[in-house]
Formats: sequence, structure tokens, C-alpha cells
Amino acid sequence: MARKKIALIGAGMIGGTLAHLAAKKEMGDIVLFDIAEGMPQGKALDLSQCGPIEGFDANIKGSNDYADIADADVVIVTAGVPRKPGMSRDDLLGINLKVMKSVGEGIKNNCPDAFVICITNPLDAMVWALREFSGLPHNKVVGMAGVLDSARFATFLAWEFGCSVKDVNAFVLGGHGDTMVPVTSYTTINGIPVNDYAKIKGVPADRIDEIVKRTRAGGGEIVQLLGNGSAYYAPATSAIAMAEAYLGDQKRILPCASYVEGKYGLDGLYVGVPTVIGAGGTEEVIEIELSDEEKANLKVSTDAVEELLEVCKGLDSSLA
Ligand code: A3D
Repeated sequence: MARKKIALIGAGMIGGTLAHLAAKKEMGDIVLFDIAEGMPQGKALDLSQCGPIEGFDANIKGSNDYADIADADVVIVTAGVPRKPGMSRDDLLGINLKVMKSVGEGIKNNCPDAFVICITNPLDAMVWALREFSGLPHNKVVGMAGVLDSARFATFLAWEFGCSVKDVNAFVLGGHGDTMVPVTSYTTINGIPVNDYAKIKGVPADRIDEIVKRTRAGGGEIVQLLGNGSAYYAPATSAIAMAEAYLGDQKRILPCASYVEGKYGLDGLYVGVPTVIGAGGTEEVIEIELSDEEKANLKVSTDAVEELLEVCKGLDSSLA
């Protein structure tokens, strides 16, 4: 059987980490694409030289030519620019929207059968735009955020309880950003609802509220500490888990920015929801029952996503 092909669009901090993880796991041959000349080629050469030490077989190629992503099975998109001082949210949206246009066309023309995972921010709007520009079916384009946000929530809970992260099953819904909805009612410590476990361990309810707040601001906390750039290890690990679910037809239920039509009272929106990922891409969105408070929080989050989509439509008439 021929090796699978993984195309990484954007060879920056997350792109490079993705390439290393995919090679170590022998997920397939890897193409690192970027508009910066030399940089993806340099990273590909450096990463290839890990092979003899780590013992992986994977061809890793750096490229500035979309023709090199031809027939990729999985595409992971991190191309874009970060927000710089003085740049408004809408300025950033405008710049990354243009990036999604060129990436979407590159995918449409070279690997229209791929499973595409978008990571570029603002995530929920960018994955929607990437789908529009690429013209791929909705089940083959998905955004990575919920796996990361849930991992952050799980990490903080495990620290609080002094338990293994393996036993924490954390649940986050909604858009990626300050309005995301960590759902404590579906979060368990090896099956024990988190609020019950907090009582058992004598952890006050307001500590759980603080952890929810810290999760919501989890990306910003890392940006602040790094001083330059944003998180990349855990974002890359999260997208790799999604790619593995697709390539291995694992039918995992992962929180992803999926296209929601009808469920959760939504109509044609990409937003974080529990999603079955298998060989069919995003095979099913799972609609869970929410309390009135959780529903209200989800509405705030989806309203924020809808607002961004309106801005995108104003910026690019082909999206309207
Ligand atoms: P960075 O290291 O800046 O890499 C981005 C790369 O994109 C750079 O190498 C650029 O040269 C390249 N690029 C720019 N324009 C294009 C283009 N038109 N075509 C191809 N490549 C291009 O950033 P990063 O890797 O740290 O982050 C990448 C993205 O992920 C950013 O938008 C972040 O905000 C986002 N991010 C999202 C999450 C989520 O949880 C959703 C988490 C962390 C980062």
C-alpha cells in the first residue's frame, strides 16, 4: 500500500511541530508548504535528519509550489499572520481571509479529495471561509480548537485534583476564544462528574469556576508568557489526533469546529461541537442536552462567530 501524504500549509511554529509529529508517527510522507522561500526547505532538511536517530521512514519535502501538495490525503492549514500591536481584529480577519482564499484554491486545484484541518485564527470564521473557497464538501473540512481547549481544561483539572490527566474527560463547546463554553456537566474524572468529584475532594465550586475561566483564557496566558508568538506544541498535537482519527477510521468523538446545520438550533455555521471523525471525515455531529445556562452561553459564543462571518462577507463579495 502506498504511503499516505500529509500536506502542511504554513511551515511556521505549528507547521514545523506538525511535521515532526507526523514523521515520528510515520503517518505518511510530508510536504511542508509556505510562501516564505527557503524556510520550509530548511525545516524539511533538518527534520529529515531526525529520521536516522528517531528511526522513522518518511519523506519530508519543503515547498513553495502548490503542485507539491497534489493528491494529499490530509491537509493541515496554519498559514496566516498573527495579530500584531496596532492591528485591529478586523484587520487580521481581512489579511487571513486573503490567505484562506489562496490556500482554498491551492487545495481545490491539487487535492480536492483531502481531509482538511484548519488551525488559522480566528478559527471558526477561517474554517468556514476555507471551506467556501475550496469548495470541498463540508464533511471534509474541519477546524481544530476543541481538542486543544478540552486538553487545557483537562490539564488544569488534573493539577487541581492531583489525578492523572488520563482519567479526565473534559468537554468544551462553542467558538474558539473568550466565549468558548467549558461544559462541566459532561466533564468527568473517570466517569465521576467533575462537580461530584470536587465535593469528594473538598474542592470548592468557585475553584472549578476559576479553572473554567483559565481555560477560556488559555491561549492568551501562553501568548503573554512567550512574549512572541502563540502556543504550538499542544495545537499541533491536537490536529494530529484529528488526522489520525480520519486516517485510521477511528470514529473518535472529538470536539471540533464542524459544520452545523439544524442541530443546536444552528444553520450553516462552523462551531465547536462533539463530532465523530472517521474515514468519511466529520461523519456526525452529536447533539447533547444542555442546561438553560449552557444553552445561553453557547448562544453568546455562536453569536460572536456569526458576527465574524458577516465581517468576512463584507470583506469578500464572493462569500456573501
Ligand atoms: P507562524 O509561526 O507565524 O506560522 C504561520 C506561517 O504561515 C508562516 O511561516 C508564514 O510564512 C505562513 N504564511 C503566511 N501567509 C501564507 C500563505 N498565503 N500561504 C502559505 N503560508 C503562509 O504561526 P503559528 O504556526 O504559531 O500559528 C499559525 C496559526 O495558528 C495562527 O493563525 C495562530 O493564531 C493559529 N493558532 C490557532 C490555535 C487554535 O487553537 C485554533 C492555537 C494556536 C495558534
